[in-house]
Amino acid sequence: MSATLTEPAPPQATVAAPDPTTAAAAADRKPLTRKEIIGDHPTWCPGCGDFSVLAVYFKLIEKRKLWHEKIVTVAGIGCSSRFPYFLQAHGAHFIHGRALPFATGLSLARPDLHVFAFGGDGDAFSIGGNHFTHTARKNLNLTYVVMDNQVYGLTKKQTSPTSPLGFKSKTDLWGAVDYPINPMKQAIMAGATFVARTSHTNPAHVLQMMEAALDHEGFSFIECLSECVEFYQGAFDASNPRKGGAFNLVPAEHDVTDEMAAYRLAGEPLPGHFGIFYQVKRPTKNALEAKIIKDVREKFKGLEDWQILQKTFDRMN
Ligand SMILES: Cc1ncc(C[n+]2csc(CCOP(=O)(O)OP(=O)(O)O)c2C)c(N)n1
Ligand code: SF4
Ligand SMILES: [Mg+2]
Repeated sequence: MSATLTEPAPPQATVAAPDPTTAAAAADRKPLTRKEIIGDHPTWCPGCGDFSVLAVYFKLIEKRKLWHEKIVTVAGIGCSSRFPYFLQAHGAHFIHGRALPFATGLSLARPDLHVFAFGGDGDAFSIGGNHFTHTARKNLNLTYVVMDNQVYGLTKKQTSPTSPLGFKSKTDLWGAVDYPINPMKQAIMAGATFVARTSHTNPAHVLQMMEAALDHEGFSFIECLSECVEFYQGAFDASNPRKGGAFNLVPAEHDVTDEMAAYRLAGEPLPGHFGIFYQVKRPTKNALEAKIIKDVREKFKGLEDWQILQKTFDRMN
C-alpha cells in the first residue's frame, strides 16, 4: 500500500509576540506563586501522603522559576494520578498506565519543556509496567514520580504489585501470595539513568530529589513512599522518625554510578535508605532522534519534511 502526502497549507502570517523566555526577560520575571498554580481543591482523604508531594511540587515550581510555558504535568489514573487536576498548569490526566507514552510524545516533540509524570504503584507497575520498562531503557528526558502506597487506593484496596506478601485486600482475602515488585530494582534494571527514593514524610528531602531529577538529562525516576491512610495505614512507619522509625540517608561514600551498589541498596528491607541510588550519563532518545532528523534534513536539503517523508514512502513501494 502506498501513502500519498499532499502539500500542507502555507502557514498563516502571525504577529510575533515578545518571547518571555529570553534570559533578560526571565531575570525580571517573578516566579509563579502557589496561589497562581493551585488548581482544584485536592480531593484526597485527610492525611493522605499525596498532599505532601503536591505541596513540594508547588515549591519546586516557585523555587526553580518553572513558568507555565516550560513544564507539563501528566498522570495516569489513580488517587495519586489526580495530581494534574490540582494544578493550574498545562497537563493531562490520561489513561490508566499510559502517562509515560503520553509524556514521551511531549518530551520528543517539545524538547524545550520539562515533562513531569506522576502516578501510583498500580499505574506504574501493573497496567503501565511495560511502558515503564521501555521509557527507562530509551532514556527519555522526563521525570517520573511514583507515589508508592503499596495498594490500589482509588479503587478501595486491591493488592498492588508493590503490596508485601501477606497483605490482606479485597483481591487477596487470605493475604497476598504474589512476590512484590521492587520499584528501585526495576528502574535500575530497566536502564533508568537517575533512580532515587524518598518519602512524603520528609518534604525537604522530596524537594531535594525533585530538584536533582529536574537537573538530570534523561529519564529520572523517583519512588516516593506515600501513605494511603485509608487502606494501608502505617505501611511505612518503619521509615518515619515521628512514628519511631528511621529515615536513613544514602551513605556519603555510596558511588551513584555503581550499578551493583545501587542494586544492593534497593534490596534492603524497610526502612532502607533514602536518596539517589543510581545516576549515570547516557545519550537521551531526544538527542539521538534530533540528530537523525538533522542529518536527514541536511541530506535532502531544499525539501520540506513532508516531501522527505513522501520520498521514503515511494522508496518503500
Ligand atoms: C484500564 C483500566 N483498568 C482498571 C481501572 C481501574 N483503576 C483505576 S485506578 C486503579 C489502580 C490505582 O492504583 P495506583 O496506581 O496504585 O494509584 P493510587 O490510587 O493507589 O494512588 C485501577 C485498577 C481503570 N481506570 N482503567
Ligand atoms: S484512598 Fe488512600 S491514596 Fe486515595 S486519597 Fe485516600 S488516603 Fe490517599
Ligand atoms: Mg497505589
